[in-house]
Amino acid sequence: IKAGLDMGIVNAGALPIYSDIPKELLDHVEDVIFNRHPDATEKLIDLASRVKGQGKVEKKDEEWRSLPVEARLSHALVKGIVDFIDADTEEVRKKVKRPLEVIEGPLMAGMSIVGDLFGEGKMFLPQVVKSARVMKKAVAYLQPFIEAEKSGTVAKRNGRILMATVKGDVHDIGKNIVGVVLGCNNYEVIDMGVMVPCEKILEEAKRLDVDMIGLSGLITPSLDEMVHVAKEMQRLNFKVPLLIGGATTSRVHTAVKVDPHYSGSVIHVADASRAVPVVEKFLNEATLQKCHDDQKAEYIKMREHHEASQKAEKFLTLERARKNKVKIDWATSEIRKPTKLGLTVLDDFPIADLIPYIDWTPFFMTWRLRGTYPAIFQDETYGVEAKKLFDDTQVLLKEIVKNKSLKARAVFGLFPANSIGDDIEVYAVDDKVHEWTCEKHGKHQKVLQVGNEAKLQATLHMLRSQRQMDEASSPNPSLSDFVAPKELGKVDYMGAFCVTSGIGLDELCKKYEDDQDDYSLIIVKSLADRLAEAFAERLHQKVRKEYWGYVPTEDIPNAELVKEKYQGIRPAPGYAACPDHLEKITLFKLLDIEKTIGVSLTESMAMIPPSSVSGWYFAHPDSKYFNVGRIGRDQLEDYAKRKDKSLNEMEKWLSANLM
Ligand code: B12
Repeated sequence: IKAGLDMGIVNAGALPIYSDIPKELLDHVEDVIFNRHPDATEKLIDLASRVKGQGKVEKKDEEWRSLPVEARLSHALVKGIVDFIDADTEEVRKKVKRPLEVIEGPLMAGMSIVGDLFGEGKMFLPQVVKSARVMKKAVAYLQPFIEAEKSGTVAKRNGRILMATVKGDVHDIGKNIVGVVLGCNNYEVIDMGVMVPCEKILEEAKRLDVDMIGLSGLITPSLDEMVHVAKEMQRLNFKVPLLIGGATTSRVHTAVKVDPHYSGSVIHVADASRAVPVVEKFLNEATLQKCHDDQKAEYIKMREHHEASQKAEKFLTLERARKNKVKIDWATSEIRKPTKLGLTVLDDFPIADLIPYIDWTPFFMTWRLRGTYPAIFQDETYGVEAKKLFDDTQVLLKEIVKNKSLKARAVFGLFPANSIGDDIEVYAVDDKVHEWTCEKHGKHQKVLQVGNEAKLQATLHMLRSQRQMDEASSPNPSLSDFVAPKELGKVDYMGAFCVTSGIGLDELCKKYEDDQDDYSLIIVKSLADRLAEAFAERLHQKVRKEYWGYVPTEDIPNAELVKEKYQGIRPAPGYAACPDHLEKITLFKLLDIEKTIGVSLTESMAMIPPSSVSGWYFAHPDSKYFNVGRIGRDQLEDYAKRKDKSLNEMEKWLSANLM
C-alpha cells in the first residue's frame, strides 16, 4: 500500500490458505504486492501466460496429509474434509491426557479460524456448514471416551443458547443454519426443534440456565406467538436476551410488537451471518448494557417512525374501495368450463418429472449465495461455492429419485363458483351437464344454473386492498373480483389445490441427523421445499393446459414459468393477496386434504409435512397477484361478521395487516 497499491481484488470463493499457495506463484505475487522488483509485474504476467490454457485440472491435493496431526485437523475443519477425521482425532486423543483436550485444543482452534473467516466474509455458508460437519463428527468420535472418563467436566463454551421454532410452526431451515453457525463459534446450542409451546421453551430455558433464547417462525401467526413468549418472559421475570428470526419476522415487527412487552433485550436477527456478532455483543458483560440501551433506543425511534408513516398512508373506506374493484367485462369474457370438474388426486407423482420445474435461485438464497441461477456459477464471488453446492445437491437428488425416498402427492378440485361481494361461493359439481353451442367457439358443455342445479359447498372470504392509490385508474382489488358475480346469473369456475413433496422427508433427515451431517440435512430439506414449489408450478401448468384446459396450447419454457407470464394465478392463503391463514380450514375441507394426501394443519395453520403448498386457482386473464396490505377497522368488522368470528379472534389472525 505504501508503494502505491490502489485496489486489490480478492476472490474469496477460491480461498486458498496462505501457506498452501505454491511457492513460485506466492513469490511472484508477493513481488508485485510488496513491489520487490521493478519487473515484478512483467514476471507475474509471464508466469500467468505459462499456466494459461491448461484448463482446470481437478487434482486431489493430499499434501496436507504430511502435516503434523494438529495442523491436519485444522485443515480438515477449514476445508470441510471428513475423510480422515476419525483417524486424525484418534491420533491427537492418544497424544493428550484427556479427550476433552482434543476439543478444546486443535478442534476449537480450527473452528475459530472458520468462525473468523465467515465473519470476515471470506468463507460462505455451505463451507461453514461443511466445517461444522467435520467438528460434529470429531466430537461424536470423542464422546464415548469423554463419557468413559466420567470426570463431569465439559468443554468450555462461549455461552448457552436455546432455540426453537414457535408453537404451530414447522419451518426450521433458518433456525438450523443459525444453530450451525453459532456452534462453529463455540456457543452451545440447545435446539428444541419445531412446534414448541411457550411453556416448554421457558421451562427448559430456566432448567438449563441459558444465556439467551432464540425464536424462529415462517408464517405470520407465529409472529403473535413470539409476542406471547415475550410477554411470558416478562411475567416470569426472565432477564436473558430474546432473539427473533425467521422469514416473516422483521425489525419493524420486533420493534413495534415484541420489544414493548419485554424489558430485557429483544433483537431481530435477519441473517445467519448477523447471529454471531449479535450474540457476542449481548453476552459480553462489558458491552451488554450499552448494546441493550442502544437497541431499546433504536426500537423506540422505529416505533415513532412507524406510527408516523402509518398516519401518512392514505386509506379508502371499505365502501369506497369496493366501488373501485377490478372491473371485468363479464359480458364479453369467455368462461371456460373445466375439462374435468371435481376432485383429482395425484398420488405418488414422479419426483424426476418435477426436477425441470425447480427454480434454483431461492435454493442458493437459502445458502446465502446471492445471484440468479445459472448465471451464479459465473459469479466472481459466489460462483465456485455455488457450483460445488449444486453438484453435491445433484448427487443427493439423484439418490432421492433412485431410492424413492421422497414422495410427492397432490389433490386439486375445479368447481363452479360465483362471487358475492368479497366472498366466493363454491358449488358442488353437478353431473347432469348438458352440451351447448356458442357462435364463437362451437360446442361446449352447458354451464350450471346458479341456485338451481348447483349446491353451495363452501364460501371463501377474501379481503380487499383499501390503500388509496396514487393513480386514479388503479383499482382496489380483492380475489373475489376475478370470479363472475352471482347476480349476473352466469356460473364461473375456480379451483383449489394442495401439493406436498415432503412425504418421507423425516426418515431421510433422520439418516443425516444420525450421521451428524448437517450439510446434507439442510440440502435435502431445502430440496424438498424446492420440489414442493416445483410441484405447485407443474400442477398449475397441467391444470391450465389439461384439467381446466383454458389454454391447451400454452407453450412457455420451464425457465420462464417463474416469471408468471401465463394466464391465471394460484395465490396461497398467507400470501399477500389472501393473507388470512384461517381460510386454509375451508380449503382443507373442500379438498378433504388430510384424507386424500395426508397433509394436516397445525393450530397456527402451518401444513405438515412442511414442504407443502396450498392455494386457489383463478383463470380469468385479468386475474393478477396484488398486496392487500393494511386494512381498516371497517373491513375488519365486516370480515369478522362474514366469517362469523369474534372481532378479537380476527384481530389476532390479521394482526400483521392491522399494524
Ligand atoms: C422457501 C419458502 C417456502 C417453502 C418452504 C416452507 C417450509 N419448509 O416451511 C415452501 C415452498 C414449501 C413454502 C410454503 C409456504 N409458504 Co413460504 N416461503 C418460502 C420463502 C420463499 C423463503 C423462506 C426460506 O426458507 N428462506 C430461507 C431461510 C434460510 O431463511 P429464514 O427462514 O428466513 O432464516 C434466516 C433468517 O430469518 C434467520 N433466522 C431464522 N430463524 C432464526 C432463529 C434465530 C434464533 C435467529 C437468531 C435467526 C433466525 O437466519 C436464517 C438464516 O440466514 C418465503 C419468502 C421469503 N423470501 O422469505 C416464503 C414465505 C415465508 N411463505 C409464505 C407462505 C404464506 C407460505 C404458505 C403458507 C403458502 C401456502 N398457503 O401454501 C406455505 C406454508 C408451508 C407450511 N408448511 O405451512 C409467506 C409467509 C407470509 C405470511 N403471511 O405468513 C412468505 C413470506 C412468502 C410471501 N411473501 O408471502 N414456503
